Amino acid sequence: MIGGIKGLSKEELKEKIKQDFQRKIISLFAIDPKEATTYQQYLALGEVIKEYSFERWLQTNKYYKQNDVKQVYYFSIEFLLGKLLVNNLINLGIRDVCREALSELGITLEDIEEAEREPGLGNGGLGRLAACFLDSMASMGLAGHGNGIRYRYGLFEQKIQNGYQVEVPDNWLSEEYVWEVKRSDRACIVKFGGTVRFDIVDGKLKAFHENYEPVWAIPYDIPIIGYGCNTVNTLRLWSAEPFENVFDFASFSRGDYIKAVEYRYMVQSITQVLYPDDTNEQNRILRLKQEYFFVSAGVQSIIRSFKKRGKPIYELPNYVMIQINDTHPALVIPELMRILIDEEGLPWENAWDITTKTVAYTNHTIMVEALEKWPIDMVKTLLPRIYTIIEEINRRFCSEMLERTGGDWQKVCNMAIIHDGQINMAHLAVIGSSSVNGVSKLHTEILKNEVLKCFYTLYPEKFNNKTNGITHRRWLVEANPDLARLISETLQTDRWIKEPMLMLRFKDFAEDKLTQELVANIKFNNKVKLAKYIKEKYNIIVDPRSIFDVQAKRLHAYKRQLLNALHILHLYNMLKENSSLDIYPRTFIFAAKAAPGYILAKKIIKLINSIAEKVNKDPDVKDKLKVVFLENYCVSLAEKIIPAADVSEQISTASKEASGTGNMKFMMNGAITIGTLDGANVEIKEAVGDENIVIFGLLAEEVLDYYKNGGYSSSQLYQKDLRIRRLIDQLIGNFFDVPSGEFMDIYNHLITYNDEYFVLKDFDSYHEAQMKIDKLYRDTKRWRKMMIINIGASGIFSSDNTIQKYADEIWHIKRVEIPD
Ligand code: 26W
Repeated sequence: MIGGIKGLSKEELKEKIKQDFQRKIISLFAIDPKEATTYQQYLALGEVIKEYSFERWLQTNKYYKQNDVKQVYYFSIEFLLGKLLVNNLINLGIRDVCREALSELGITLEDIEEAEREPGLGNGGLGRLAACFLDSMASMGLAGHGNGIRYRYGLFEQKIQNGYQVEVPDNWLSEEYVWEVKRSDRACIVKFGGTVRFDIVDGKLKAFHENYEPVWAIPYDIPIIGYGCNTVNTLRLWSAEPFENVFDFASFSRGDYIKAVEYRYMVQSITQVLYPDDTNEQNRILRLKQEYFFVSAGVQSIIRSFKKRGKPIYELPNYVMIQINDTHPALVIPELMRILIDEEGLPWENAWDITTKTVAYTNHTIMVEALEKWPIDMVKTLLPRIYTIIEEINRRFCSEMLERTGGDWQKVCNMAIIHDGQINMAHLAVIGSSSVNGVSKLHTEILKNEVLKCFYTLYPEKFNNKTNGITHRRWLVEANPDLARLISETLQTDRWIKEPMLMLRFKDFAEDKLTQELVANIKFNNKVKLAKYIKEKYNIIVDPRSIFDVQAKRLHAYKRQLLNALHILHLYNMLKENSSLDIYPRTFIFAAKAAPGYILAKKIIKLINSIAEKVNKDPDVKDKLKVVFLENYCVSLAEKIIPAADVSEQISTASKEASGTGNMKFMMNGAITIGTLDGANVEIKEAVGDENIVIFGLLAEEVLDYYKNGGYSSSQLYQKDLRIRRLIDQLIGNFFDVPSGEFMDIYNHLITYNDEYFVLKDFDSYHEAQMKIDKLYRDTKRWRKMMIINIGASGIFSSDNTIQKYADEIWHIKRVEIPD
């Protein structure tokens, strides 16, 4: 193995990197280093860098063990890491030396970095948040680790063909993944199906789970390297593997060849694919298997390492905390109960006390269709022992509630875990944990006052807010190095990389002419780079002097890409009517994946591309409007787009976006937000001040009021507002060169079904806001000042701050310094 890099001088390190790198190429591929392809160079460099982190990794684990440090485990069904080579080089503090070393070999580091393939093990915000949290925990010296699934196929790759989204499987493991370490010795067995038998043993009722199908859970560990410290935490991703010797387990498969093959297939399917949907995948048994699989393996491995410490089991909550990222891992509650009762022999009450103290729950959505519910029969068949435990939790909860409410059955039914043939996972999560948090102030208020109101009345002490954050190390230091350098030079220190609140001092330079110019130059250069990318990939020429107006996020009706698209069409209509209309040139950039089965979302993609086609080839608007749809939005593409944005579109229907995190990434890179008072936009407005953000649209309370009391009619708007009527007519007429009826679903959504997300209702207000952007942008000084204030204030939204609050208020853990 390659030795450590501790205590080497810069020159020594450079020589070592050169040597290790060349030797690695020989040992991996048996070729002359000069003949290696860029991808081979990446694999070799990755291996070398990974091994450099091992020293700190071992040291960290040793320190945690010896000092009985309380461990936090972040359970998430998604981790959207992005590329790791750059990130690891930066966090190890060796990127510059490495660049020099390679350049002496005639190799450009950036080319190697570009060659990495990113693991797309997440859909969007929820998975990326988990990755930002891992970076913050490690960089802050907190003992926090990830627990998730090693999907064989990540989120699909999106191609646009003739304007339509086409999905291609993401075979990211076709080449090996450099950053993981397989740990077969730490495998666990997860049990599915079978039956439960109860018996009296030593005077106590005991459960026996029999005739189950066992599945191996094999952990693959990824080191999570902290910035500017010695901490290296662990992300553990589980892969399902069959028992090699089928005679090892239940007799059903003995000698039955077909069954044995079916069994292997069943096992492999568990971690085969990430569900490409971020609303509820209704009643999919495979999804439930995935959820229990990574939860059971994770809890088993936590208990195993806790027991090695030799502490009594009731001390668990003092040394372990499990944070569940939405309800997908909510089965930790019955699983921990099962282990404590069946394996550790604890009585119910003690097991319950330990479990509720150990688990904390984060809610990420109030969208009803995304709130998980599982049919009783499915859970009973797949997880018979877990089902009996959930049933008992529910029985005890309901009888307590009946007593408290003086027999109010209706209320008890509304709050029950099991109701109407289904298991309500959010209720299970709230009842079984010590903390329930939302992800922005507004979202938490909506949880307390609407969605989980009954629970808030019952357990007010459990509810708290933790506004999301993003890691400024990836989204600024890595994605926008020139801006990062400018901040360091301006503040005369780079301490802000460890202490992001120092970024706020950058605001003091908002009026400084030189800083304004430098910020503007950096933005312009980033736009030139993106323009080059767009030219190379799509052969579309965009002018970097135009306003880059960007909406990049998952495609969802509530996120209202449709509002943006219709408004572009409106601008086009205005320009066609009056070619000398004075609008500042704009380039509208979209990037968005739609869930493969989400028909409306896919039609909106087609619509955006149809508008793009119309606009881009019309010489009448050539100098004023451009529309570009960038395919395959992912972390690496975000890192290219966001630093080049002037305007950040955060235009969800108020009350629907729990927080948003893209909004924070854009502001951190100096884009000005046009947005509704939704999610964390509300707090961004507080942070930058009313004059440094452009707000429009209905308020959350108005939206909620319409939902409750009615009073909105989109067809009335269609009748009254000529602009809107024209747009809608263009949708269903022959304005676009598409098959007839192509956009009927969009028409129905907007008119027949009364525009659930108030696109038409907010249209006018959005247009006003866009005109305000136009005016502000022309005022160069003013705009640059706004940019600087946004960049400085974004320090508030570093995930370091968010994680500090989780650590203080939920986990009760302190930072530790890992010695050299
Ligand atoms: C069943 C599949 C599934 C997967 C993910 C259902 C629901 C989800 C999430 C709850 C959806 C999600 O990603 N929510 C987003 O979480 C972000 C991080 O907190 C927030 O910033 C976004 O506003 C929220 O939509």
